Amino acid sequence: MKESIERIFAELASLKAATQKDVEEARVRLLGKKGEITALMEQFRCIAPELKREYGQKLNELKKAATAKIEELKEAAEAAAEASEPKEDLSMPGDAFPLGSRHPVSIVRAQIVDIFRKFGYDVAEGPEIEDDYHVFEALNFPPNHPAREMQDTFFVSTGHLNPLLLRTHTSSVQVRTMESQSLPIRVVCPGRVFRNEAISARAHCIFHQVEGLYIDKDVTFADLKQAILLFAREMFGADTQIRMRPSYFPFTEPSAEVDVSCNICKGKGCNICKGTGWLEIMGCGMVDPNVLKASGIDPEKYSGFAFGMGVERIAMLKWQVNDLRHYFENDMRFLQEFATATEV
Ligand code: 2U9
Repeated sequence: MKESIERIFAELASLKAATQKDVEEARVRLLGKKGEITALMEQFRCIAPELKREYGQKLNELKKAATAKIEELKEAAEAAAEASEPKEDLSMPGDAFPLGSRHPVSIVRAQIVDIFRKFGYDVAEGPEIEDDYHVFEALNFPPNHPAREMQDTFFVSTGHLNPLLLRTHTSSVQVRTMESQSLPIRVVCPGRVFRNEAISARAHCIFHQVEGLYIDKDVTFADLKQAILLFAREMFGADTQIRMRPSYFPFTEPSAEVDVSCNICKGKGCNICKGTGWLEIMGCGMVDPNVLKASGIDPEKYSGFAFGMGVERIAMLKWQVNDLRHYFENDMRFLQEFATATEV
């Protein structure tokens, strides 16, 4: 046993292992279950009691030395393996972040607002949760108007004089502008609106509007018509024609619906304009004197016009999208079609 211990000590002093595999082989050969040192430990059990102390000490030293040597060789082999691994090429370009793109409704809303900004309009926004006064009362809605019913409007609180509700149009923002700003007023109000409607290809319970209001001395229907014509030509092309059809809204009198000439068939009639040559884009009218009065403006001194349009509708006409629901489903295949749309 003595010779074996000394031989292994000598072997340890000169033990070399270049790779991690060599180190593992040396470990198994010396310290593994059937290793040389393990075998000496087994033999130790059978030696004479008077030799146990001397050999026990020597064997323990041998095992400690072997374990330390293996550990030292292992670290050296790991460092060598790491050093020989191919280095990262720091000049390689990084991973590209997948960039999102603007939603078609955002693109069209920005375009509408930018056109009116160019005409000198300010931009105003207001709360989506509104009160009955700013959505209906101040806008000349009679008490029994259907829009004030639960079937048409989402109510947040009821049971009192001025219930809270989700605004059904952004006209409430114009009312707040009239209350807080001095005249003249020239403002466009983009925003999200809510109506209690069944969802279909042509209607949704949430959509976006841009409404406008201009109040000053001597504002006439001719001014309204010119503003709408200039807007339509900026939006749909310089050769666009408009026509107005009489309509009714509680907040304007007289009121009109506005059509633009179909830019697909140039007015000849196609399936987009259903053979009429015209596409409806918005409603408008002269602000009803009751609406001016409700916000403290004297209708004898001032007059104004207002208009309102659905952003999704304008976007549908621009891009010939035939189902409103595409705008709300966030299907990447649909959205990616607009990824490069810088111009509508
Ligand atoms: C004030 C006074 C008058 C805003 C107007 C319309 C006509 C209109 C619809 C178009 C399609 C809503 O999105 S839509 O369903 N809007 O037809 N809106 S005049 O009139 C106002 C607003 C505020 C103080």
